[in-house]
Amino acid sequence: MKKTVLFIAAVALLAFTGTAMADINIKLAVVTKPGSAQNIVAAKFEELIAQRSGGNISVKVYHSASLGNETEILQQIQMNTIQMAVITGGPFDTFDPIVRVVSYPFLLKDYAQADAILDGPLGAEILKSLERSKIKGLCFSENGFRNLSNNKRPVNTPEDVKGLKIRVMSSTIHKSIWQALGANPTPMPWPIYTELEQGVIDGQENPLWVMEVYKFYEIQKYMTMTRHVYSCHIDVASLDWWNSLNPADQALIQKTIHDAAVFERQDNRSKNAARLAMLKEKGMQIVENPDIQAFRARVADLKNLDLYSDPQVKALLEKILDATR
Ligand code: EAX
Repeated sequence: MKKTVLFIAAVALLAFTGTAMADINIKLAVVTKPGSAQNIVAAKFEELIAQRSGGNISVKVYHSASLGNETEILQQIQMNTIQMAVITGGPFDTFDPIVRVVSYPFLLKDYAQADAILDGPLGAEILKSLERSKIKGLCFSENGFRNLSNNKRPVNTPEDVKGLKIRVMSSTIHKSIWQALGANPTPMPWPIYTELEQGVIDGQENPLWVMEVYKFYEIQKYMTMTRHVYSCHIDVASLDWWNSLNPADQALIQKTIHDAAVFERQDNRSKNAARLAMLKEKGMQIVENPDIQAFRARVADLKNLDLYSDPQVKALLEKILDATR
């Protein structure tokens, strides 16, 4: 009798811990709110990894900057107080200059090129490089092509940009682009709704989903489809944490975050036409065909800036420029 009771207690305990505790618990941070591109990657990963690991790997997503802005999240990734994150390309700038290559203006022209480069050996070189900063680069997902919005005037040519106070990410290349275009670029971490609303800044630049999810159509009258940068996310892990995992778990996590990224890229792309129609309906004045040649001419020499002077960074930029010409 005593034995049976003990046995039942043991089984009950096993069943309890089996459901209540996963073997691997991942804190995953994003700066944006539910429905955002970063969050779609995170939510898909959370769902797929639970299924594929039979519940052994569980993810808790911390969103809306609850663990800090993107720079602060990356610092916590380095320290392994956060295990995974989906972070916009821009803020990697201060961690590893190689990421500046992806933000080079008018570099990646369409989705096919973006996927070919970033999923291929050149993208792999960027991911590998991050290990020097204790960050394990897993794969790329997407924010999308960035467009300019502002509250002062319609922008057709770089002349119209002159003097506009434009918020940019914490990134030397993003700042340089807007300087070259004649704007007054102001680095600021996400989110920026209040600053736009109060007129601390005249405008910002982000993909179409941001205009929708963050309701920027309420506070920005003009948008121009500049598509000046293909904005990636890098899906990352803490390198110390990654090295503590066994190879089977690493492989499962690597495959699953990539599948989540591919899902998100398709999801994002499939929604852009409807987003554009919605923004027009909300009353935004949208310049769909600005003088792109004039914009390109203004930023044509940026590769000669000091921020690309590191030989490895320069070489990679040249290789991608060649591959995408
Ligand atoms: O995804 O800071 C930015 O402009 C990013 O694009 C933002 O996280 C929205």
